[in-house]
Amino acid sequence: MGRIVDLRSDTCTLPTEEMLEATRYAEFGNDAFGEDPTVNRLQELAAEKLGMESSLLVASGTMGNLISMMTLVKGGDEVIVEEKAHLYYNEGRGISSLARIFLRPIRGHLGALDPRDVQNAIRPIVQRAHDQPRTALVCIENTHNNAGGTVIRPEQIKEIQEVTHAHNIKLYLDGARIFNAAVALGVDVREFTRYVDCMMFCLSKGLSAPVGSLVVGSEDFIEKAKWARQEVGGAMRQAGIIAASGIVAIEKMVDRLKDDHRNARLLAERLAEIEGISLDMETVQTNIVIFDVSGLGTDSNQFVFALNERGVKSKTRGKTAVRMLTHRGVEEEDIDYALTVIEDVARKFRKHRPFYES
Ligand code: TLP
Repeated sequence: MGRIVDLRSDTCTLPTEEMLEATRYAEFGNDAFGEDPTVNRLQELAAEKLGMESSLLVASGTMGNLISMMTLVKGGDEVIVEEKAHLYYNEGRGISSLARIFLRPIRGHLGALDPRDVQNAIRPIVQRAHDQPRTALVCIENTHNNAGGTVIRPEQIKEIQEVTHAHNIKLYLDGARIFNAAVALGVDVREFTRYVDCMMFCLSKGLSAPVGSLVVGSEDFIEKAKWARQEVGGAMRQAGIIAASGIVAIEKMVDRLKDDHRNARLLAERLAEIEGISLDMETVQTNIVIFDVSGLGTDSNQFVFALNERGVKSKTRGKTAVRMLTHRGVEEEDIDYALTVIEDVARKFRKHRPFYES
Protein backbone atom coordinates (compact mmCIF):
# COMPACT_ATOMS: atom_id res chain seq x y z
CA MET A 1 0.00 0.00 0.00
CA GLY A 2 1.23 3.48 -0.84
CA ARG A 3 1.83 6.34 1.57
CA ILE A 4 -1.15 7.57 3.56
CA VAL A 5 -1.54 11.05 5.03
CA ASP A 6 -4.66 11.16 7.14
CA LEU A 7 -5.93 14.72 7.45
CA ARG A 8 -9.55 13.79 8.16
CA SER A 9 -9.57 14.54 11.88
CA ASP A 10 -7.43 14.96 14.98
CA THR A 11 -9.62 12.18 16.42
CA CYS A 12 -7.43 9.82 14.33
CA THR A 13 -4.48 10.22 16.73
CA LEU A 14 -3.24 7.01 18.29
CA PRO A 15 -2.26 6.72 21.98
CA THR A 16 1.38 7.45 22.83
CA GLU A 17 3.73 4.85 24.36
CA GLU A 18 3.48 6.75 27.63
CA MET A 19 -0.31 6.44 27.56
CA LEU A 20 -0.11 2.69 26.99
CA GLU A 21 2.41 2.39 29.79
CA ALA A 22 0.26 4.48 32.17
CA THR A 23 -2.75 2.30 31.33
CA ARG A 24 -0.80 -0.87 32.05
CA TYR A 25 0.08 0.24 35.58
CA ALA A 26 -3.05 2.21 36.50
CA GLU A 27 -5.27 1.29 39.44
CA PHE A 28 -8.88 0.46 38.69
CA GLY A 29 -12.20 0.36 40.53
CA ASN A 30 -15.92 0.66 39.86
CA ASP A 31 -16.37 4.18 38.54
CA ALA A 32 -20.18 3.98 38.64
CA PHE A 33 -19.70 3.79 42.43
CA GLY A 34 -17.11 6.61 42.24
CA GLU A 35 -14.40 4.09 43.18
CA ASP A 36 -11.96 4.19 40.28
CA PRO A 37 -8.89 6.02 41.63
CA THR A 38 -7.52 6.79 38.15
CA VAL A 39 -10.81 8.31 37.00
CA ASN A 40 -11.02 10.31 40.21
CA ARG A 41 -7.50 11.62 39.69
CA LEU A 42 -8.27 12.60 36.09
CA GLN A 43 -11.47 14.37 37.13
CA GLU A 44 -9.66 16.34 39.84
CA LEU A 45 -6.85 17.24 37.47
CA ALA A 46 -9.26 18.42 34.75
CA ALA A 47 -11.27 20.56 37.16
CA GLU A 48 -8.11 22.13 38.51
CA LYS A 49 -6.61 22.85 35.07
CA LEU A 50 -9.80 24.52 33.92
CA GLY A 51 -10.29 26.44 37.14
CA MET A 52 -13.62 24.87 38.05
CA GLU A 53 -14.91 22.90 41.02
CA SER A 54 -15.56 19.50 39.56
CA SER A 55 -15.60 17.36 36.43
CA LEU A 56 -17.03 14.13 35.06
CA LEU A 57 -15.55 11.66 32.60
CA VAL A 58 -17.82 10.73 29.70
CA ALA A 59 -17.37 8.55 26.64
CA SER A 60 -17.35 11.29 24.00
CA GLY A 61 -17.75 14.98 23.30
CA THR A 62 -21.19 14.33 21.88
CA MET A 63 -22.21 12.60 25.10
CA GLY A 64 -20.72 15.44 27.14
CA ASN A 65 -22.72 18.06 25.26
CA LEU A 66 -25.91 15.98 25.45
CA ILE A 67 -25.57 15.36 29.19
CA SER A 68 -24.88 19.04 29.76
CA MET A 69 -27.98 20.05 27.80
CA MET A 70 -30.09 17.51 29.73
CA THR A 71 -28.74 18.92 32.99
CA LEU A 72 -28.98 22.63 32.21
CA VAL A 73 -32.14 22.88 30.14
CA LYS A 74 -35.71 21.75 30.71
CA GLY A 75 -37.36 19.99 27.72
CA GLY A 76 -39.02 22.54 25.42
CA ASP A 77 -36.78 25.41 26.50
CA GLU A 78 -34.58 27.24 24.04
CA VAL A 79 -30.81 27.25 23.66
CA ILE A 80 -29.01 29.92 21.64
CA VAL A 81 -26.15 28.57 19.57
CA GLU A 82 -23.97 29.65 16.64
CA GLU A 83 -25.43 28.28 13.41
CA LYS A 84 -22.38 26.26 12.37
CA ALA A 85 -21.58 25.03 15.89
CA HIS A 86 -20.94 21.30 16.18
CA LEU A 87 -23.59 21.17 18.88
CA TYR A 88 -26.20 22.37 16.39
CA TYR A 89 -24.91 21.37 12.98
CA ASN A 90 -23.63 17.89 13.88
CA GLU A 91 -25.33 17.02 17.16
CA GLY A 92 -28.66 18.84 16.83
CA ARG A 93 -30.49 15.67 15.90
CA GLY A 94 -29.53 13.81 19.07
CA ILE A 95 -29.96 16.83 21.30
CA SER A 96 -33.42 17.68 19.99
CA SER A 97 -34.68 14.10 20.08
CA LEU A 98 -33.12 12.99 23.38
CA ALA A 99 -33.01 16.21 25.42
CA ARG A 100 -36.15 17.64 23.69
CA ILE A 101 -34.48 21.02 23.49
CA PHE A 102 -35.23 23.75 21.03
CA LEU A 103 -31.95 24.93 19.47
CA ARG A 104 -31.96 28.45 18.09
CA PRO A 105 -29.12 29.03 15.62
CA ILE A 106 -27.64 32.48 15.14
CA ARG A 107 -25.05 33.45 12.54
CA GLY A 108 -21.68 34.40 13.98
CA HIS A 109 -18.53 35.90 12.49
CA LEU A 110 -15.53 33.55 12.35
CA GLY A 111 -17.49 31.34 14.74
CA ALA A 112 -18.04 34.05 17.34
CA LEU A 113 -21.50 35.20 18.32
CA ASP A 114 -22.06 38.94 18.40
CA PRO A 115 -23.19 39.84 21.94
CA ARG A 116 -25.81 42.20 20.47
CA ASP A 117 -27.34 39.31 18.50
CA VAL A 118 -27.39 37.21 21.66
CA GLN A 119 -29.06 40.06 23.52
CA ASN A 120 -31.69 40.39 20.78
CA ALA A 121 -32.34 36.66 20.66
CA ILE A 122 -33.01 36.25 24.37
CA ARG A 123 -36.76 36.26 24.84
CA PRO A 124 -37.88 39.00 27.22
CA ILE A 125 -39.33 37.71 30.47
CA VAL A 126 -41.87 40.47 30.99
CA GLN A 127 -43.53 39.92 27.66
CA ARG A 128 -43.18 36.18 27.75
CA ALA A 129 -46.27 34.54 26.43
CA HIS A 130 -47.20 30.93 27.03
CA ASP A 131 -46.82 30.24 23.33
CA GLN A 132 -43.08 30.92 23.43
CA PRO A 133 -40.20 28.84 24.69
CA ARG A 134 -38.04 30.17 27.50
CA THR A 135 -34.42 31.08 26.70
CA ALA A 136 -32.48 28.83 29.02
CA LEU A 137 -28.88 28.79 27.85
CA VAL A 138 -26.31 30.25 25.46
CA CYS A 139 -23.66 27.96 23.95
CA ILE A 140 -20.36 28.92 22.41
CA GLU A 141 -17.70 26.76 20.75
CA ASN A 142 -13.94 27.29 21.08
CA THR A 143 -12.08 26.65 18.90
CA HIS A 144 -14.88 26.76 16.36
CA ASN A 145 -14.61 23.67 14.20
CA ASN A 146 -16.80 24.53 11.22
CA ALA A 147 -15.53 28.11 11.07
CA GLY A 148 -12.05 26.70 10.47
CA GLY A 149 -10.71 26.16 13.99
CA THR A 150 -11.03 29.83 14.86
CA VAL A 151 -10.28 31.11 18.34
CA ILE A 152 -12.93 33.02 20.28
CA ARG A 153 -10.84 35.42 22.36
CA PRO A 154 -11.36 35.76 26.13
CA GLU A 155 -12.65 39.33 25.82
CA GLN A 156 -15.26 38.18 23.29
CA ILE A 157 -16.45 35.52 25.74
CA LYS A 158 -16.55 38.09 28.52
CA GLU A 159 -18.87 40.29 26.45
CA ILE A 160 -21.26 37.40 25.92
CA GLN A 161 -21.09 36.52 29.60
CA GLU A 162 -22.12 40.07 30.47
CA VAL A 163 -25.28 39.53 28.43
CA THR A 164 -26.09 36.08 29.83
CA HIS A 165 -25.35 37.25 33.36
CA ALA A 166 -27.66 40.25 33.00
CA HIS A 167 -30.44 37.88 31.96
CA ASN A 168 -29.67 35.26 34.58
CA ILE A 169 -28.93 32.68 31.89
CA LYS A 170 -26.03 30.24 31.98
CA LEU A 171 -23.20 30.26 29.44
CA TYR A 172 -21.95 26.88 28.21
CA LEU A 173 -18.74 26.18 26.29
CA ASP A 174 -18.23 23.35 23.84
CA GLY A 175 -14.49 23.40 24.40
CA ALA A 176 -13.71 20.21 22.51
CA ARG A 177 -10.49 21.96 21.39
CA ILE A 178 -10.14 24.60 24.13
CA PHE A 179 -6.47 23.75 24.65
CA ASN A 180 -5.84 24.58 20.98
CA ALA A 181 -7.32 28.02 21.66
CA ALA A 182 -5.09 28.51 24.70
CA VAL A 183 -1.95 27.42 22.85
CA ALA A 184 -2.80 29.62 19.84
CA LEU A 185 -3.01 32.74 22.03
CA GLY A 186 -0.23 31.61 24.37
CA VAL A 187 -2.45 32.03 27.45
CA ASP A 188 -3.61 29.79 30.29
CA VAL A 189 -6.78 27.92 29.42
CA ARG A 190 -8.47 29.51 32.46
CA GLU A 191 -8.43 32.84 30.59
CA PHE A 192 -11.28 31.38 28.53
CA THR A 193 -13.06 29.22 31.07
CA ARG A 194 -13.37 31.89 33.77
CA TYR A 195 -16.23 33.47 31.82
CA VAL A 196 -18.35 30.36 31.35
CA ASP A 197 -20.49 28.45 33.85
CA CYS A 198 -19.76 24.97 32.58
CA MET A 199 -18.19 23.22 29.63
CA MET A 200 -17.00 20.08 27.90
CA PHE A 201 -13.56 19.34 26.47
CA CYS A 202 -12.16 16.33 24.60
CA LEU A 203 -9.14 14.20 25.46
CA SER A 204 -9.42 12.31 22.20
CA LYS A 205 -8.58 15.04 19.69
CA GLY A 206 -5.19 16.80 19.43
CA LEU A 207 -4.35 15.66 22.97
CA SER A 208 -4.16 12.15 21.49
CA ALA A 209 -5.94 10.07 24.13
CA PRO A 210 -7.89 7.18 22.60
CA VAL A 211 -11.26 7.83 24.30
CA GLY A 212 -12.99 10.32 26.51
CA SER A 213 -14.20 13.81 27.24
CA LEU A 214 -14.83 15.71 30.44
CA VAL A 215 -17.82 17.74 31.50
CA VAL A 216 -16.62 20.49 33.83
CA GLY A 217 -18.38 22.95 36.13
CA SER A 218 -19.63 23.55 39.65
CA GLU A 219 -20.02 20.67 42.11
CA ASP A 220 -23.77 21.07 41.96
CA PHE A 221 -23.81 20.90 38.15
CA ILE A 222 -21.57 17.82 38.08
CA GLU A 223 -23.70 16.03 40.70
CA LYS A 224 -26.76 16.64 38.48
CA ALA A 225 -24.83 15.65 35.35
CA LYS A 226 -24.23 12.21 36.90
CA TRP A 227 -27.97 11.55 36.72
CA ALA A 228 -28.04 12.48 33.06
CA ARG A 229 -24.97 10.33 32.33
CA GLN A 230 -26.74 7.40 34.00
CA GLU A 231 -29.90 8.04 31.95
CA VAL A 232 -28.04 7.73 28.66
CA GLY A 233 -26.25 4.59 29.84
CA GLY A 234 -22.95 6.41 30.12
CA ALA A 235 -21.87 5.34 33.61
CA MET A 236 -18.75 3.23 33.19
CA ARG A 237 -17.03 0.66 35.36
CA GLN A 238 -13.20 0.26 35.38
CA ALA A 239 -12.92 3.41 33.32
CA GLY A 240 -9.43 4.03 34.66
CA ILE A 241 -8.42 2.10 31.58
CA ILE A 242 -9.24 5.21 29.54
CA ALA A 243 -8.62 7.79 32.25
CA ALA A 244 -4.94 6.81 32.53
CA SER A 245 -4.32 8.06 28.98
CA GLY A 246 -6.40 11.13 29.74
CA ILE A 247 -4.06 12.13 32.55
CA VAL A 248 -1.05 11.89 30.22
CA ALA A 249 -3.03 13.87 27.61
CA ILE A 250 -3.64 16.79 29.98
CA GLU A 251 -0.21 16.76 31.58
CA LYS A 252 2.00 16.12 28.58
CA MET A 253 0.23 16.76 25.31
CA VAL A 254 -0.92 20.37 25.46
CA ASP A 255 2.31 22.09 24.43
CA ARG A 256 2.73 19.98 21.33
CA LEU A 257 -0.49 21.40 19.84
CA LYS A 258 1.66 24.27 18.56
CA ASP A 259 3.27 21.82 16.11
CA ASP A 260 -0.17 21.05 14.67
CA HIS A 261 -0.87 24.77 14.35
CA ARG A 262 2.44 25.36 12.55
CA ASN A 263 1.76 22.50 10.14
CA ALA A 264 -1.76 23.75 9.45
CA ARG A 265 -0.39 27.17 8.58
CA LEU A 266 2.19 25.64 6.28
CA LEU A 267 -0.51 23.62 4.55
CA ALA A 268 -2.86 26.59 4.25
CA GLU A 269 -0.24 28.97 2.86
CA ARG A 270 0.62 26.62 0.03
CA LEU A 271 -2.99 25.63 -0.61
CA ALA A 272 -3.89 29.29 -1.02
CA GLU A 273 -1.35 29.57 -3.84
CA ILE A 274 -2.98 26.81 -5.89
CA GLU A 275 -5.00 28.19 -8.81
CA GLY A 276 -8.69 27.34 -8.38
CA ILE A 277 -8.52 26.86 -4.60
CA SER A 278 -9.78 29.64 -2.41
CA LEU A 279 -8.92 29.89 1.23
CA ASP A 280 -9.44 32.63 3.77
CA MET A 281 -6.21 32.82 5.78
CA GLU A 282 -8.05 34.67 8.54
CA THR A 283 -9.75 31.39 9.44
CA VAL A 284 -6.46 29.49 9.83
CA GLN A 285 -5.68 30.01 13.49
CA THR A 286 -5.16 26.52 14.90
CA ASN A 287 -5.10 23.00 13.40
CA ILE A 288 -8.02 23.15 10.97
CA VAL A 289 -7.87 24.22 7.32
CA ILE A 290 -11.06 24.66 5.30
CA PHE A 291 -10.91 25.67 1.64
CA ASP A 292 -13.17 25.92 -1.39
CA VAL A 293 -12.56 23.90 -4.56
CA SER A 294 -15.32 25.21 -6.83
CA GLY A 295 -12.75 27.24 -8.78
CA LEU A 296 -11.31 23.93 -10.01
CA GLY A 297 -14.59 23.14 -11.74
CA THR A 298 -15.37 20.31 -9.33
CA ASP A 299 -17.22 19.72 -6.08
CA SER A 300 -15.86 18.72 -2.69
CA ASN A 301 -16.98 15.10 -3.02
CA GLN A 302 -15.07 14.50 -6.24
CA PHE A 303 -12.03 16.34 -4.95
CA VAL A 304 -11.92 14.39 -1.67
CA PHE A 305 -12.45 11.15 -3.59
CA ALA A 306 -9.57 11.90 -5.97
CA LEU A 307 -7.23 12.73 -3.10
CA ASN A 308 -8.27 9.64 -1.22
CA GLU A 309 -7.39 7.47 -4.23
CA ARG A 310 -3.87 8.88 -3.88
CA GLY A 311 -3.66 8.28 -0.10
CA VAL A 312 -4.41 11.80 1.10
CA LYS A 313 -7.48 11.64 3.30
CA SER A 314 -9.71 14.64 3.99
CA LYS A 315 -13.38 15.42 4.56
CA THR A 316 -15.97 17.45 2.73
CA ARG A 317 -17.58 20.51 4.30
CA GLY A 318 -20.74 21.09 2.33
CA LYS A 319 -20.85 20.91 -1.47
CA THR A 320 -17.75 22.89 -2.33
CA ALA A 321 -15.50 23.01 0.74
CA VAL A 322 -12.89 20.56 1.98
CA ARG A 323 -11.56 20.23 5.53
CA MET A 324 -8.08 19.11 6.54
CA LEU A 325 -6.81 18.76 10.07
CA THR A 326 -3.27 18.46 11.38
CA HIS A 327 -2.48 16.32 14.41
CA ARG A 328 0.15 14.14 16.04
CA GLY A 329 1.31 11.64 13.44
CA VAL A 330 1.22 14.17 10.62
CA GLU A 331 4.69 15.65 10.34
CA GLU A 332 6.04 18.46 8.18
CA GLU A 333 7.21 16.04 5.49
CA ASP A 334 3.72 14.50 5.36
CA ILE A 335 2.32 17.96 4.70
CA ASP A 336 4.88 18.41 1.91
CA TYR A 337 3.90 15.09 0.39
CA ALA A 338 0.17 15.83 0.71
CA LEU A 339 0.68 19.18 -1.02
CA THR A 340 2.43 17.52 -3.97
CA VAL A 341 -0.56 15.22 -4.37
CA ILE A 342 -3.07 18.05 -3.94
CA GLU A 343 -1.25 20.21 -6.51
CA ASP A 344 -1.29 17.34 -8.99
CA VAL A 345 -4.97 16.53 -8.42
CA ALA A 346 -5.87 20.23 -8.71
CA ARG A 347 -3.96 20.46 -12.00
CA LYS A 348 -5.92 17.50 -13.38
CA PHE A 349 -9.24 19.02 -12.39
CA ARG A 350 -8.27 22.35 -13.97
CA LYS A 351 -7.28 20.61 -17.19
CA HIS A 352 -10.57 18.76 -17.46
CA ARG A 353 -12.71 21.70 -16.48
CA PRO A 354 -15.58 22.00 -18.98
CA PHE A 355 -14.70 24.61 -21.68
CA TYR A 356 -17.71 26.81 -20.80
CA GLU A 357 -16.26 27.38 -17.35
CA SER A 358 -12.81 28.47 -18.39
N1 TLP B 1 -15.58 16.61 15.98
C1 TLP B 1 -15.11 15.58 15.12
C2 TLP B 1 -16.30 14.85 14.51
O1 TLP B 1 -17.09 15.74 13.79
C3 TLP B 1 -15.98 13.60 13.82
C4 TLP B 1 -14.18 16.17 14.10
O2 TLP B 1 -13.54 15.41 13.37
O3 TLP B 1 -14.06 17.39 14.05
N2 TLP B 1 -17.61 19.47 19.63
C5 TLP B 1 -16.76 19.77 18.63
C6 TLP B 1 -16.38 21.18 18.41
C7 TLP B 1 -16.25 18.76 17.81
O4 TLP B 1 -15.44 19.08 16.82
C8 TLP B 1 -16.63 17.42 18.07
C9 TLP B 1 -16.12 16.29 17.23
C10 TLP B 1 -17.49 17.17 19.13
C11 TLP B 1 -17.97 18.21 19.88
C12 TLP B 1 -17.94 15.76 19.46
O5 TLP B 1 -16.90 14.99 19.99
P1 TLP B 1 -16.91 13.38 19.83
O6 TLP B 1 -16.45 13.07 18.45
O7 TLP B 1 -15.94 12.93 20.89
O8 TLP B 1 -18.29 12.92 20.10
